[in-house]
Amino acid sequence: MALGARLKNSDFHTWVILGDGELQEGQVWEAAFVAPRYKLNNLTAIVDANDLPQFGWPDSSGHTRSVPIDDPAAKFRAFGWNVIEVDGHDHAALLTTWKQVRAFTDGPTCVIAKTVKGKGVSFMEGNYLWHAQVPTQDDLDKAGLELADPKES
Ligand SMILES: Cc1ncc(C[n+]2csc(CCOP(=O)(O)OP(=O)(O)O)c2C)c(N)n1
Ligand SMILES: [Mg+2]
Repeated sequence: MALGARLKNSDFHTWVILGDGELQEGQVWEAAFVAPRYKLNNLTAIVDANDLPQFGWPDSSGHTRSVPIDDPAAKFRAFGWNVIEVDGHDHAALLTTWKQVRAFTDGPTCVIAKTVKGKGVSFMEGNYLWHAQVPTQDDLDKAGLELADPKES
């Protein structure tokens, strides 16, 4: 998309949201390799870095829910990306980050947003099952209460 925009002289910006488990897919790294080569400053990747994969490669003990990728920031830097690391739950910090992204014109930027899966809902936090699990009405009611008043949780 970003390369196409460049070729067509179009000025839209391409934003890509990536799961950290998704970074185990090889095609991500083909794109990551080529974007700095073309200095695609119209491309921003945002990694939802929650240290949890939907499913993933087993570690040496056979556990498939281990951290999906070590130090994604270093890897994107090594591929030539501008990298910004930020607390993915801090709205003010994110707004500052988007400004930094637009101000950087030398190439693509990767934002590593550190997050907690299910943040703010006690029975969802850190539990990979909520990637795809359908909440019951009871779950929704409880989650809504906790999100409405975090002190109650
Ligand atoms: C081969 C393949 N490509 C793309 C998808 C779409 N997809 C579903 S989940 C996911 C990644 C989500 O990130 P991850 O960190 O694994 O899970 P999360 O932390 O969001 O639960 C992607 C790319 C898919 N299921 N399979
Ligand atoms: Mg994840």
